[in-house]
Amino acid sequence: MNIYKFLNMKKIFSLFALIALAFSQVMAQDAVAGAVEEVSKTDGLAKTVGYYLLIFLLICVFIGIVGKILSVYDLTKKIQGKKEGIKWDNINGLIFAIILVVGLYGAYWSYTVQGAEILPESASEHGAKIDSMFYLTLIITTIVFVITHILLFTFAYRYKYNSKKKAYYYPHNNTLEKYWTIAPAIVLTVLVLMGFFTWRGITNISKNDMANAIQVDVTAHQFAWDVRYGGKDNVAGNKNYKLIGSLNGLNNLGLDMSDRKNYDDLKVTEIVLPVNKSVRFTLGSQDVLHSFYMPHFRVQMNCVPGMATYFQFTPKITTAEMRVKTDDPKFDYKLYCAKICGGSHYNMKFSVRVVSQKEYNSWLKEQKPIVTDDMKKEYKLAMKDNVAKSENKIALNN
Ligand SMILES: [Cu+2]
Repeated sequence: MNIYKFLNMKKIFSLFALIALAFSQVMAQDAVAGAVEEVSKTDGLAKTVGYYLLIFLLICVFIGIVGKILSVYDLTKKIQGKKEGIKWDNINGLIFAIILVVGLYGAYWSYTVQGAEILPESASEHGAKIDSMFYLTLIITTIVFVITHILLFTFAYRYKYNSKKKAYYYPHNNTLEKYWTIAPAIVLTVLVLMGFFTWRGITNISKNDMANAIQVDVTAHQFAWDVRYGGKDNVAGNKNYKLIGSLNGLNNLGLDMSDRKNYDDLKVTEIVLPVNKSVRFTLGSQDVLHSFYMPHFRVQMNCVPGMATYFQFTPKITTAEMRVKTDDPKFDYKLYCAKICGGSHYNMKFSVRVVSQKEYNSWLKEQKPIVTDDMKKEYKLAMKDNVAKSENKIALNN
């Protein structure tokens, strides 16, 4: 039996040697890469994924070896005829106590260090409501998290196995069951109702307010956003998925050229919005699910193939003001895709700028129509072709 255990240790040592070899390889490679790129870093190994993986494996092997050494020690004690070797129950109990303290400190660290990196003040009117819901949920779950974990680990430590103590048989308590069923049910009901009314408050918009908002039509596809503004009539013209790629490949959005409302629509390469003016985004997708996500405005909505979704909101802080607030002269609002939609999902970014009404007006004047002259030519040709075809049909029928 003991011999087998030693054999296992041999295996572990050879694994350890293997990992050490791989580790030195990574270090050597990094040294070469560093020399080629002439990196002036002198603090040694660049921290790659491989580096952390190897460190993790080394720690695992180290723990394994310590465990083996302890079990050998344990066995020799038993061979010598001593009844009790290592008191594992006490060690386990102690580990529980240590994990409680270290874990709670980790939670505190995460709240203070990572918590400080949270998004800045919301830049939209409805954003404050979303934030208050977020903070309320965070406060409640933090309180529950701390209390339950203190109880869990303290009990594991306090009531570890002891040969002198007999466990008390305590299978059921109706009063306790009532408390821990009813209390969370009330809290969750409040949170869910609050979410429901907040969401209704954000999305229930009168027809009048809908029509008065600036209309922006967004089409998502792998892996970019196509954005057009409604133009003079403030209405984005019709699209039809059957027309995607028509007009000799020029019609990549599938614009319905027979709809006159399309002709004044503007194609833009960045979203520019006037501050304190309501904007209504109509969202769609040409392929898979995407998600229209503008974190600073607390805006997120899925883009679904085959149906239109909407999000209307009012930005209230200009880009320039936000640069002062965040003390970051390079700060920019961004539109992201928040649905992992394929290989280049991370590339789906789009610039967003909030400006004064005056700046917005002058920017809008410079934007080009989405229907280009080439598209108009192709459309005329196609129409002529259609007329000729239908005339032929009539001639054949007669
Ligand atoms: Cu996407």
